[in-house]
Amino acid sequence: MQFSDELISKLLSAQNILFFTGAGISAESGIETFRGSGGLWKKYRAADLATPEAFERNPDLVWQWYEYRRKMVRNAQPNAGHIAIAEFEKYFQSVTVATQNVDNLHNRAGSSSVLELHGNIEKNFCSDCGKRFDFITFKDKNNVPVCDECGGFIRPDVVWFGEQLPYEVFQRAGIKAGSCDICFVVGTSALVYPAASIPETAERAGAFIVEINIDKTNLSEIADITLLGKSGEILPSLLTEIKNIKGTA
Ligand code: BJW
Ligand code: ZN
Repeated sequence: MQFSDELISKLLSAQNILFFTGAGISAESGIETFRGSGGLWKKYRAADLATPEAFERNPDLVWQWYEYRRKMVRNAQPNAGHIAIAEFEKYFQSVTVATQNVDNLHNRAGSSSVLELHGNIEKNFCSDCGKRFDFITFKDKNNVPVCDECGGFIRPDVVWFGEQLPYEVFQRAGIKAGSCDICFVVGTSALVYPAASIPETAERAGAFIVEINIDKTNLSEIADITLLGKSGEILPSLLTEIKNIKGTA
């Protein structure tokens, strides 16, 4: 793949890189995206599964859905896109990943600075007292797990519609957006706020915005460059270009 001279020269001078990622980066690992044909929100209603009200109404159904998604995530492997992002760390002073994904794949690929804006599907907490229950498997699928401290229902540590993003994580992503030289926006429809404001912050602060997506999105208008194609192909090819310019680290 050929990259523009402008992008190459930005990559040469850049020190601080921010990746803002969404479900599309994990599509090539076999994880379903949310919107678009075949997306999760085409088959299931978000209001029945991804709101605090849905959990209150029918915690059992919400648990079944998250157990199904956990299985999908555990059977998946990070793809060439996740791995290329982790390798960027060898070539730049600071590389941060602000992800909307809950699938843990950036961590598993080896990225060392991952800000999980919408939580992590492998983690849970008590909906009453907040006690954490991370990385556990629930064997009894017909019962919603309860807290051993207070008896409250345990819920997945993900951000549902109408809920606030983890304050400190969102703050740190905003700071990185305000100080990055290049912001790569990868595999997201950039429709869900406040997360989608992160690349907007980067743009306002003068960062060079590079979008990588199989389709154009709302964000394409403010992007300096949109690279159309699969992130699992474009990112490794960009990394090869960086290795050629900067030498093997
Ligand atoms: C590829 C590819 C390949 C495919 N290579 N690319 C302003 C206006 C209207 C509404 C709102 C507003 N501000 C806030 C809201 C409400 C709402 C919202 O944004 N709604 C919009 C949908 C309209 N936001 C919220 O409710 C948020 N909270 C909030 O605002 O709180 C405020 C508050 C204040 C005071 C008190 C209390 C609250 C929270 C949003 C939480 C979103 N949660 C979910 C579920 C997480 C848990 C779970 O996984 O189960 O997060 S929804 C879902 O969408 C998930 C995702 O992280 C998120 C973003 O989706 P993403 O990643 O962009 O995926 P897709 O599928 O949309 O796009 C995939 C892209 O990949 C596509 O572009 C493809 O082309 C591309 N692609 N294959 C490259 N191989
Ligand atoms: Zn509790």
